[in-house]
Amino acid sequence: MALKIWLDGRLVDESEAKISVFDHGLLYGDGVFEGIRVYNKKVFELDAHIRRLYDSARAIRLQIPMEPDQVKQAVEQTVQANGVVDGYIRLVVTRGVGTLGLNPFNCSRPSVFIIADKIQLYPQETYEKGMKVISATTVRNHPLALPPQIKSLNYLNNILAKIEAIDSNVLEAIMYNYEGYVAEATGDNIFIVRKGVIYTPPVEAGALEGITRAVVIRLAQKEGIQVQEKNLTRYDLYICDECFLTGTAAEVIGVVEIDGRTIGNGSPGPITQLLRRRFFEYAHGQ
Ligand code: PXG
Repeated sequence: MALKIWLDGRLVDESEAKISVFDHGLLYGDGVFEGIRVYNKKVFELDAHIRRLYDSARAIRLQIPMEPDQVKQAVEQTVQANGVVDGYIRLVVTRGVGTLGLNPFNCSRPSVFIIADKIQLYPQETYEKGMKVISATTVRNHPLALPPQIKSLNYLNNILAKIEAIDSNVLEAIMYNYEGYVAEATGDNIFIVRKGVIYTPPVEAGALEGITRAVVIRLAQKEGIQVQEKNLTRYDLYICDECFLTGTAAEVIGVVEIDGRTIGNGSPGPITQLLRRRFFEYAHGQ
């Protein structure tokens, strides 16, 4: 069935949902976006996603031509119009149509569109058995170049690392910052467990402030597990007891091999499994 796409104020058929070739979102990757889950018809952590969208927009001096509440309503409306029960929303704000030059202030009006669809998950067996990852040679964007907290339409930094993963026959790559500390994966935040304590890089290490990350930290603390934000090195990853990634697409997924080193006993560890279960329960409102 053809999707209904929310585009600049109205729902249109998928075939009519078109953006100009002069849109700076396309010409320069000038824009921001959010990827959001729907569980049981309920939009997951919508307020947090809307807040991050507006923060990203503010950071690149993009004025979203709607109030946050209007964007929320549009998201809900798109979910309902497509009868989404469990799915995935892509909410995008582009700089809009402009001239062939970088100047964003020549663009007339930002475009807002919302897609509500199914999501392509990692193969189910990856969740049961855990995934293998590699360290990318591509360094995460320098915070003074393009702050990694901005969820912008320019994902080339992450895509270059993703290509390294695919070339190495694994699904994900770990990215390090310009100082050599662990930042995140290409579309997920990273956590390790060592002697019963959970560690994750601080956002300043060059990570997106993940919404799944925040939920998982809260769930872990509720279980009485200590969580520390700390700079991590490649060595810390190699010797950890458990490793897992979090993200809207991935949810919580165990990592069982990094650069050919087996993590733990080669299966997702007990804390990873517990948090994966707790996340599922939380997301499904249990
Ligand atoms: N880091 C980066 C660079 C991301 O893009 C995350 C961390 C996790 O953040 P959230 O808020 O989702 O927990 C992301 C999010 C996709 C896709 O299509 C990617 C993300 C989200 C949804 C879909 O690959 N990345």
